[in-house]
Amino acid sequence: MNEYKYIKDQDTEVYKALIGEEEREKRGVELIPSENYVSRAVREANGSVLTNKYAEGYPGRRYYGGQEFTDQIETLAIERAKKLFKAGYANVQPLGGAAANVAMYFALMESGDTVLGMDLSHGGHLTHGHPTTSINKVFNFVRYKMKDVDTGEIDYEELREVALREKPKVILAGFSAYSRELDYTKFVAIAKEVGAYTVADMAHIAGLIAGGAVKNPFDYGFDVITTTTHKTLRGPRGGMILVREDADIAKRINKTVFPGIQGGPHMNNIAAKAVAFGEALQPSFKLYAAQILKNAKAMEVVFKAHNVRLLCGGTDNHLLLADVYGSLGITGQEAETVLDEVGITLNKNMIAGETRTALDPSGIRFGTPAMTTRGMKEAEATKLAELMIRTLKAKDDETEKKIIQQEVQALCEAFPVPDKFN
Ligand code: DSN
Repeated sequence: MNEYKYIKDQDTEVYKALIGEEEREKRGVELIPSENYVSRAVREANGSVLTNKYAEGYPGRRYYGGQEFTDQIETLAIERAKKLFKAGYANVQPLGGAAANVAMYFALMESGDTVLGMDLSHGGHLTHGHPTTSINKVFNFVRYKMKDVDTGEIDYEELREVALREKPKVILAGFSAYSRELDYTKFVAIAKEVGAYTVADMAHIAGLIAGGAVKNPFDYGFDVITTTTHKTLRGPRGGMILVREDADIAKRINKTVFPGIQGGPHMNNIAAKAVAFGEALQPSFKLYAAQILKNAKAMEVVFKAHNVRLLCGGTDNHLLLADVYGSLGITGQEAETVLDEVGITLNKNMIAGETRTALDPSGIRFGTPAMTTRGMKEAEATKLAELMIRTLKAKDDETEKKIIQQEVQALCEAFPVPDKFN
């Protein structure tokens, strides 16, 4: 069956671009650590008739009629999310990770209040209060950093000192470019001392938490978790907010998501979240999460063997950050481009202590969620890392790049993108 039958008949331009993207995703190896391949079931739900429906409000309390099926679907998504993350409450309506963070800030704080979060250059995220973001006009953001960029150890003493001085209302753990586990117990202890809420933005590692491969911040007493539902969690593009046990916080979160900052929830997207959460509750998802870590470790071994400096000294999760400029004399942008040429997609990334620019930094960031979805294991991760190093050393060698491209191609043919996982 041609899944784009009607688009093909009706809109050639969009059809061609869609087919182009589908082919691109199949024929290259995806190493952007925030991307993944969702199941066909998730895509069916996302492309379903639910895109037609308005459903402002929450199950049982909506502002429009005709909600018998939307209520069933949102309730399924909520209950599955709660089970996956051991949460007391879940709001599955945020349209993305940024929307989830904005809602969380407004639910937990008054304007002018302070958030203590990880510095962007040390792995934090734009939505943790970067000066270019709008929330920076509403709340006051202060930072903590790593103590040692070559081990990834967070400077918990500095974190405590800043917390005692600045009296944040929210202490935020979480990152988009950091490869170590956090010491959640220390965050909770410092937050208790200053009377702050603890929030973990686990967008990158949600699937790893759900699959039991890394620690769950709720087990250490965190109040709130915000996340995306794509990335390692392998659901549709979207967001979610989880509350460990406080009913009052949950109520404030719900009111802030709707009507606070959003209108009608995207029910097609919520159905796709429910399907993805159902997949993540299967025993096989635990194996998937564990394999993501094993594959990342296998890549770490190769990069270290070639003396390429890894930020944080390696990885405990799904991603790695390599200082390719310092180690191989190739910039992050050059690395991204040349790897793209051989069929390996990743992203350039600033590194802690960056001496270059955001658009052409020293580092690259890559990870294993998507290649692991294709069924690749340590042997393929090792092979890919070796191909990456060869490519980075062969920037201007067209013959070598051609050979590497063929090897990448062979890997992609041996490990097709699957339609289903369980
Ligand atoms: N863009 C996502 C990432 O790549 O980490 C975070 O928003």
